[in-house]
Amino acid sequence: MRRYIPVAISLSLASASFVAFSSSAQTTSVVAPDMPSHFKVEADSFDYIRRDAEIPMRDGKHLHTVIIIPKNSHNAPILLTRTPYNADAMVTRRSSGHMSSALHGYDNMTDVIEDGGYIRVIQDVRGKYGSEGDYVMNRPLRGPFNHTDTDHSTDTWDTIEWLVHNIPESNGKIGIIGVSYDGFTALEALFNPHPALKVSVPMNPLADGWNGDDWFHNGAFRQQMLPYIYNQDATRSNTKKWWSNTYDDYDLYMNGVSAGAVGQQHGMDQIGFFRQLIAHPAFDSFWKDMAVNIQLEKINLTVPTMLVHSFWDQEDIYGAIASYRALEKHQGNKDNIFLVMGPWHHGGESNDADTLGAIRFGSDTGLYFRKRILEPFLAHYLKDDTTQPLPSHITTWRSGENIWETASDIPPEKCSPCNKLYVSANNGLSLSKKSSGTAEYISDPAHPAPYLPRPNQQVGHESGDAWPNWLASDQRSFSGRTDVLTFTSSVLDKPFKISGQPGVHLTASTTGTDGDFVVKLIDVWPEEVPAQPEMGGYQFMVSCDIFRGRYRNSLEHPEAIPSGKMQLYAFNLPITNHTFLPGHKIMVQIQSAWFPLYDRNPQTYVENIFLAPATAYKPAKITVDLANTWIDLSKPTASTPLQ
Ligand code: PG9
Repeated sequence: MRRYIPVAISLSLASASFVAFSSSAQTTSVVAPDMPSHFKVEADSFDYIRRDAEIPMRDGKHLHTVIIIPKNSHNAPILLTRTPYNADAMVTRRSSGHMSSALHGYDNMTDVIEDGGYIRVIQDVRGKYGSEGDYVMNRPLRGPFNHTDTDHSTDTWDTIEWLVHNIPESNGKIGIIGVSYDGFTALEALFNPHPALKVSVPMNPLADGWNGDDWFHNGAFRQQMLPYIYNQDATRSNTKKWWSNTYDDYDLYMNGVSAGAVGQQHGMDQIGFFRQLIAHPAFDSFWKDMAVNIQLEKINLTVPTMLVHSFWDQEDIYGAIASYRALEKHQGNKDNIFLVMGPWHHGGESNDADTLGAIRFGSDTGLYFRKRILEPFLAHYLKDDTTQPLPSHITTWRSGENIWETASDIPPEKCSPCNKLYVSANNGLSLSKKSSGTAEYISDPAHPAPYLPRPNQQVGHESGDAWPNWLASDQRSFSGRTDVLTFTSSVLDKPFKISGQPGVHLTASTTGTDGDFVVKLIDVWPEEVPAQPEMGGYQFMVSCDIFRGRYRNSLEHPEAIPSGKMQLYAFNLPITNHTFLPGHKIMVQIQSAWFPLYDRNPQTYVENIFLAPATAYKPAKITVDLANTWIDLSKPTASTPLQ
């Protein structure tokens, strides 16, 4: 409320209204502003000091950086995060004089990071929020698609150079850590790293946006990422927000026809990254150059790196494993690579994680990761603290049995020899023998199978539990659909263990000239589960993915599918480490849509599916050749259960 200071007024009540009216022209009011030109926070009682820095980069641009230093610290290591998600907001989510409360909510790893005495540094990447320069989504490293002198690796180098000279409380050792996009920037720090960078912890990083992370999976476009692109790319500080006139995203994307059209209806042609998507639907040099894992194959890893992978990562299920495989190719890198695989959704490891949707683990797997794996790793390299042993190079959760294991490596991308899981006649599934015959369904783009029961919420962090947990959601309602083929084994009488990436070998024909194939490997729980009745008959996806048929012969050069001719669709599913327990069954489901997360395939070959006209969307009959369809499963590697 404003306060007026009257200069000279003495009025009788009777004349008040007249005088008040006429005095406005004659008296002068001074309006004192409430706000000081600079407000100083009384932070004497705080247990930390906040400094904001505009750190200069080699091209003269400044990156906004928030530095939170535990009070009275000296010789403290620094943990850096580089983010497009607003550094200021991350440290003010919860206003508090206690560092661990103030930072809680950003990464929720306060039990390790803030309580561990680290200096916390969070920086806005170039072009976002407080940082100068231009923003480019997943900015490529300098090269054919980035002709400037800067990229995330140089920005990290310049930041670290500044930090080591300007934070007297530090011991000069820096680690970089972050989830998802912030995991991508942690990966980019590995190229020509600054000598003070002692560790990197990319958690659920995006590495390859075309093959299996945020933008596409095997060429099928994840159109529910359009709002993310809109919000991040339309304005520097996300002030323009995506809008939708429907409650159910299923309706939004059906009404819009194609993903490209939905974007255009939202004015997204103005956004550079959207234009790049439309121009590069296939895995061409644009995506290859941007794929961090492909670039990582070239480096000699000098920085100890802990990659963190979530088995049920609904956003970036590809990046950590692809990066591990790329780094591992250099024998000399092995000592520096650590991989942790846990039973989490995207970023679940930084929270309480004793459940994933309906699935219970019997212990807090997030806490285990943070305290038993991450904490000793950081302490070893950043504090020279060797009181706790370094974690094993590979630590993995084994779902089903719900135990932690260590291993010396992960199974190769292609198994040899393999266990084979054959689909068979009468909806059966066999571990020993091939069947003959065919199975059919009609895939109708006018009624695409949803990935979650409708209504489908917009995806993102505000959309409740459905999105983060969807890969662990019950598949029962889909096994009843006529456009989903379901193959089920008999009840297992002994445990069946699998590890590695299941290799799909699907032979099918379509009456169309293009089509998508979704394959899901499912653990079917016993019909009754007394300890948790709602799990009776639950169909739990262990590994699953989608493949766009036009890329069956080449990911870069799509080809129409010859109508009515059997074709091989060979692709890998995401890595798993699972035991199907006695009393459970194994199930495989095959379908042709996961809508609206993935854009619809019109099933008529068109040059660019982003712009497919409504007339191209036609029903097709899909026929699966049972004799030539199976899933290759790696034999489990030798692993040691952890106590
Ligand atoms: N999955 C999000 C993302 C990462 C990288 C690029 C675009 C989006 C994220 O959670 O940051």
